[in-house]
Amino acid sequence: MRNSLLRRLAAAATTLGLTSLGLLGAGATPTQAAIGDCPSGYFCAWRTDNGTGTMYRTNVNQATLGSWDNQFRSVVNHTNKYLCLYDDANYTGSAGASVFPPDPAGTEWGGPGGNSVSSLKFVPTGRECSGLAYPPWNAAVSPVKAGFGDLDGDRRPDVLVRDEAGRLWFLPGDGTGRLVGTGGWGAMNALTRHGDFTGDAREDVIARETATGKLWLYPGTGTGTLGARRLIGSGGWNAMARITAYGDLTGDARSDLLAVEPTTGRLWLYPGTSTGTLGARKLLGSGGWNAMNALVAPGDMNGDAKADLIAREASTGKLWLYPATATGSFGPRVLIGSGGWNVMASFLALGDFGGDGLNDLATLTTGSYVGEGCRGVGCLVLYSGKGTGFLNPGLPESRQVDWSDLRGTF
Ligand SMILES: [Ca+2]
Ligand SMILES: [Ca+2]
Ligand SMILES: [Ca+2]
Ligand SMILES: [Ca+2]
Repeated sequence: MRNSLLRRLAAAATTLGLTSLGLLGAGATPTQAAIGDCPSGYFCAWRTDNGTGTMYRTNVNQATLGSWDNQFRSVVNHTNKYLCLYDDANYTGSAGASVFPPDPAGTEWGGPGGNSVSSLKFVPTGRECSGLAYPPWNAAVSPVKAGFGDLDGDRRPDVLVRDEAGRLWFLPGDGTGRLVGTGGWGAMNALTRHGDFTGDAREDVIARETATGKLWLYPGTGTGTLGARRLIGSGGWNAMARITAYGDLTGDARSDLLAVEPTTGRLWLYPGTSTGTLGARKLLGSGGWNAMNALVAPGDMNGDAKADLIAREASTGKLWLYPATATGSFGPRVLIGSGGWNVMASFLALGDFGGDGLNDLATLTTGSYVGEGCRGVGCLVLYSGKGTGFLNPGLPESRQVDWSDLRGTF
C-alpha cells in the first residue's frame, strides 16, 4: 500500500502559508477557488499544486473520472470516511491505493503523489482501500471443548477484531469475518474475554468505557454475536490496568477477572458470581505487577486442568508462566520465554487453534519484529503449546498477514 503524502505536503503548505487565507492580507480576496471552498462532507481536488483554480468535488465513489482523469494535483478530504485514490479505473492500480484519513474539519491537504488518479472511493477504514476490514483468521477444530476462545461453539477458536471505525468483527476461523458490532466500540479502552460469566455456557465479552470508567458485560449468544450489555462495574475501573478475563481461578467453575492496580502494583482477582456479576475482590499479588506490561490468560498450559497466567516483564522482555494452584492462587513462576517478547504488540489467548487439544498462544507483532515469512508490524505469530507450560518456537503465519491498522484483537 502506498502511503499518503498528505501530512508531509500539508506541513510544506503551512510553511508556505498556503493554508491560511489570512496571509493574503486584510481585504484581499482570492480570485479563484481555494482549499477553504471545499464543502464539509466532500472530497475536493484541483489541477494546481496549491489548491487554486477550478475545483472538483464529490462525496460518492467514482469508478472513472472523465475530464478529471489524471488531473488531480492537490486534494482535501473533508469527509468522515477514508478516501482511497487509485491510478487506474474501477478502484485498481498496480501501486495500490493512496489512503487519506477522515478529516471532517478539513485542516490538512496535499497532493495525491502524482497526477495519475483515475478512480476514487470512500470506505470506513483505511484497510478497505486495498482489502478487507478484517484480517484472515484460520484455526483448526480442536478435539476438546476448551470452554473459552470459542464464541459459536464449533470447537474452533474465534477472534474478535475492533476496526478503526469502532466496529466489531467476528472471525470464526475459516478466513472469513462477520460484522457483529456496527459501531461505538471505539468508546471502550479495554476489551477482554475468556469463558462464561453469565452461566449459560456461552463465552462473554467484558469492556471498559473510557469516558465513565464503567465495566460492561456483553453476553455471548453462542453464534458470535453479543446480546444487550449489562453493567458489572459502576465506575472507577479507569484506575485499573491490564484488565484480563481469566477463566476460573477460584475453583467454582465460574470465570473470574484479573486487574493490576497501577498506584500500588497489586494484582487483584474479581471473582465471577452466580448472578453474572463480580464479587468482592481478593488480593492475588501484593506488589510488583507494574513490572509486567502484558497479562495473558491462555487457559491451562501445564496439563493440570487449572487455568494459568502468562505475564510479560517490561524491562527484560521475558515471558513468565504463573501456574495456578488448587487454592486459587499462583505457584512459583516459570520462565517460558527468555527475552525478546517486547516485539509483540499483543497476545491472543484463544485456546487450542492448532487442533491437538493443547492450548496455544498467538501474538501480533510491532514494527521491530523480524521473522521468516513476515516482518514488521501486523504479523501473526503462532506458538503452539507443549502441554507442559512451555511453548514451541513461533511460526510467523505468512498466510494470515496484515493484522495492522486495527484497534484491538481479542
Ligand atoms: Ca468457533
Ligand atoms: Ca455467557
Ligand atoms: Ca471462579
Ligand atoms: Ca495449569
